[in-house]
Amino acid sequence: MTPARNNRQSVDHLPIDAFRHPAWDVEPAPAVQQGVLSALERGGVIFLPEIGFTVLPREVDLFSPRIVGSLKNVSFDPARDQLGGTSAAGDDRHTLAKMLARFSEQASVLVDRLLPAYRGRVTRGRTSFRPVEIAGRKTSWRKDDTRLHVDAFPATPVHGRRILRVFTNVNPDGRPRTWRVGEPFDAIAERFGPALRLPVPGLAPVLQWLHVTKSRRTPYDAMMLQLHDRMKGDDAYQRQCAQLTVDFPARSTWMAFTDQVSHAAMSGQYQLEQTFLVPVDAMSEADRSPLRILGRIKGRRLT
Ligand SMILES: O=C(O)CCC(=O)C(=O)O
Ligand SMILES: [Fe+2]
Repeated sequence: MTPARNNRQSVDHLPIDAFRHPAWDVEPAPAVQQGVLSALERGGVIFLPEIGFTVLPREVDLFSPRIVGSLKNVSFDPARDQLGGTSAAGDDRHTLAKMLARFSEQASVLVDRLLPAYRGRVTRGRTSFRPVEIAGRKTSWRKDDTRLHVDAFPATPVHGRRILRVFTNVNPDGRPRTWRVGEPFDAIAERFGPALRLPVPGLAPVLQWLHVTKSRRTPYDAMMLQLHDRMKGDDAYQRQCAQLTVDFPARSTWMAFTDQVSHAAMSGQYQLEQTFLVPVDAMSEADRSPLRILGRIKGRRLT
């Protein structure tokens, strides 16, 4: 049932929690909801082997890396019904937008049913479609998601909110998406935390004024960006830290707080993803949030 296989060193926690959840819109028993909530907040990946996304024939016809040109993702803003990052035009563009809108809606329903504790507190962010094979893709080390990292957004500060992501493998040839999952956030923070610097006061308004960021970059956002870069930039850490390799089969779904779970996508092609933002005070164990953990290390408020 669990797709994890041991890789190099073993990890002392089991970061993949499988749930036999049958459908996007089913409300599970309260005990299951509690299990999902606590696994997620403790840094687990919730694996839903029975949740697939139905791709329509005219949508599969558009499955090709060509639709993104030199980019890696098609992106969709569900709030504005706006598609970006693709050269597709006319009917094809409309078909793609409809597919992403449908996925975005189903992912939102899933989060609502699995995590009633967050009801009314979740902000739906962007949706993406990822048609490019990961293995062998050429990128700068900073954008290279085959290196273990936690997520942080350079242009879109989260102001301490959690990044919750739902992923569905829609590979039409039945190929898995292979990830590495690294050590718990506590261990990451212990290793890299002392080297993280508070940003220079006065820099954040300048970055906003220059439109480098869409809103004010908080000290928390600045530290998470440094953490993302330090993890990706450390070759020895990439090789030696405790980690698991996980195959997520085609037609399966998984979700995680990707600002907390160290992850790397190693291979696979065709995936849908929906991002949500969750305020720390909606969590049942807020002390486990990166905001609180980094705040404790620095001995100050970071937002
Ligand atoms: O595309 C993937 O499978 C995951 C890439 C990644 O690091 C992310 O979406 O945060
Ligand atoms: Fe990531």
